[in-house]
Amino acid sequence: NNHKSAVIWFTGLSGSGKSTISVELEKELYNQGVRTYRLDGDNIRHGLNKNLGFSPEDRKENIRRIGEVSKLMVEAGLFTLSAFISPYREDRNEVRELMEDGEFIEVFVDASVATCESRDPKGLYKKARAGEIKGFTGIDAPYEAPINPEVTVDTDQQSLEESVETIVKYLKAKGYL
Ligand code: GGZ
Repeated sequence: NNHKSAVIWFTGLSGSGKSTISVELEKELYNQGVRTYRLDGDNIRHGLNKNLGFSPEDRKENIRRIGEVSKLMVEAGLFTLSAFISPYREDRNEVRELMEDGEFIEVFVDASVATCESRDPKGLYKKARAGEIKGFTGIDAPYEAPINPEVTVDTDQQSLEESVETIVKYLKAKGYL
């Protein structure tokens, strides 16, 4: 396999499906012999970024550090899958600018607040509605959707398999796979 490495940058609301899709996509890439590394809240917010919360400033710093780590991973030749809300367009664009051309693939995981709230796997929307969590994305903190993402998957409409397939097709069409 002589694929070029890149970061697949998933952005979307809590509960939109970023992590789930990145896990499934990673399996698909593994089957194709692609070496990957997945970054998400579990391995970043509990370690490297455990001193950061959810204020606008902390989210900005969260994304900046993850961007730098993603760059290192890509330099190491890994296909990197980063799954964070990354609510601010400017912060995502700064990561894009860190990377070489073609190394940043923004995947907008689009789902309405209503859909994410109905899924509410961790009960966080319920807490946010009750005022127990302040500044929750989509409730009382902003989410800025990408304007020109490389890929959009609509998880209101598409199944998990369809979303993964949409991304794989993009990667093949652009010669990454
Ligand atoms: C949004 C929050 C918040 C607030 C805790 N707003 O469903 P989850 O639990 O696993 O995904 C959310 C995760 C978001 O962390 P990120 O590092 O992706 O956010 S950002 O890119 O904005 O820095 C959610 C949980 O952390 N969580 N408080 N106030 N999500």
